[in-house]
Amino acid sequence: MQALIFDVDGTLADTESAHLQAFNAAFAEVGLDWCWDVALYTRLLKVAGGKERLLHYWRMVDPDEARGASVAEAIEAVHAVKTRHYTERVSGGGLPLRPGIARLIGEAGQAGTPIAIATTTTPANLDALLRSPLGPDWRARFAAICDAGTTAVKKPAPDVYLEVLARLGVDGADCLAFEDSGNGLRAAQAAGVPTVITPTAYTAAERFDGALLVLPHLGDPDQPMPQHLPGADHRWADLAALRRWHRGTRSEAA
Ligand code: XBP
Ligand code: MG
Repeated sequence: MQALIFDVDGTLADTESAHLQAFNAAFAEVGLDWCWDVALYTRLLKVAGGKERLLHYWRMVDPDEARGASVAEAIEAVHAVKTRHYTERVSGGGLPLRPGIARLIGEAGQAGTPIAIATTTTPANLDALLRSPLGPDWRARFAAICDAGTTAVKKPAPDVYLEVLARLGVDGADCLAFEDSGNGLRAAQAAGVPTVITPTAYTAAERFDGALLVLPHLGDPDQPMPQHLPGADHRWADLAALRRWHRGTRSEAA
């Protein structure tokens, strides 16, 4: 196993409630009479990318207006307001990392195992979310960071994973991806990357066919998973366990 590749939203942190609140705050600020509830947002999350999600919803509620010439400009403006609200919400440690994430990033650093980010989220969101829990030099801890500014086509297309693999100079089969959603799983699979899924409440009902493992979270000694893990004598996913599970994918492929 040559590298770990992390999704951001829902995987590094359970961020989608903050995104939902930011979307609704932006609608109110710009005077749109839209207000998304959790049930609707859970459905809209099937569309990766906040701007793509806005256009999808606009086409749902007003197909004629959504064909207008100024829609792209309007979406850029609304999404910029949304990003400001989101970054204000999560910066300064406003949102904790999920269990096991900080520990695994530390273990990988000590073991010299490269880690990377493959996300469809807006670049500004990364620093707001990660600066506090991972420190001001958080970017230096990742061998590659690919986001909505890196590739135009979003998940479930493999583009962002393929760009990460190219920058790392490794094959997908030699890496392990961490995702929370069906879109993310399909993107990683299409790039040939075995994937561990840690769903959130927003994605728990999605299908994860072909995932290497589906876990409630990655666990920590002080926040173990409810269940024992295959072949592990403790209830959190550490680098040794990940290597064992990854070797299993290589023997299956052989
Ligand atoms: C999840 C997404 C993002 C976020 C909103 O990204 O699809 O669009 O929902 O962020 P990830 P933006 O690949 O990290 O799971 O509004 O910046 O797109
Ligand atoms: Mg995600």
